[in-house]
Amino acid sequence: MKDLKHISKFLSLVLRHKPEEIEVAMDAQGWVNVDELIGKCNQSNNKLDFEMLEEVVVTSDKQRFAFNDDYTKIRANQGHTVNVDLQFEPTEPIEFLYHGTAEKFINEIKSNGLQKIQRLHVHLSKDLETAVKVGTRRGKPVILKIRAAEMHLAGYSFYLSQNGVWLCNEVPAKYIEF
Ligand code: HQG
Repeated sequence: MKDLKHISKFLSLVLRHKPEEIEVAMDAQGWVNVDELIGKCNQSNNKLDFEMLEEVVVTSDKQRFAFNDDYTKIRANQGHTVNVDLQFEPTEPIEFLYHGTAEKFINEIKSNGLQKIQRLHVHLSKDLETAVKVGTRRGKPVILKIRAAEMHLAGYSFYLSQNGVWLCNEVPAKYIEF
């Protein structure tokens, strides 16, 4: 594979969305065997060795991937559409969290709140800057402020991924400041 960004995108595809792309086995917690991953990538003409894989994991701007303790397995820290259980512990959120979206979705979000769409969770960030980046991916960005502590008090669960992304199952519109 050409460069680290290209490898990172391919790993996101395989480890979050389509392990079947290279027919690699993924366990119920999202882990994939490192040797198998490297072998199957090479078989499918996506050149990869352990050093390249390690570099992607270490240098990933968002720390998207993690090895297990002995570096025999790897998984994505969040963002899956495949049905895995990363065994997140419910975590009390800070007062406000942010979600970056696009202007074209705002009316629907006003009616239905934030939904998971294809992913396993709604993704939120603790800082505005991250939300702006996320929203910019989909068009003219709009930043939504979520009253997370209030939601939590009302009984909604929040989770914090290993790479600092806040996750929840939905955000009803009444907790969103538009
Ligand atoms: C929107 C990236 C209409 C939602 C990012 C979003 C993130 C609704 C889109 C991570 C809606 C789903 C996730 C509703 C939500 N009606 N639209 N009721 N509820 N939406 O990609 O949060 O770089 O699944 O606002 O940085 O954009 O790949 O979610 O615009 O952390 O590592 O539907 O992906 O990380 O889009 O992004 P996504 P997201 P990576």
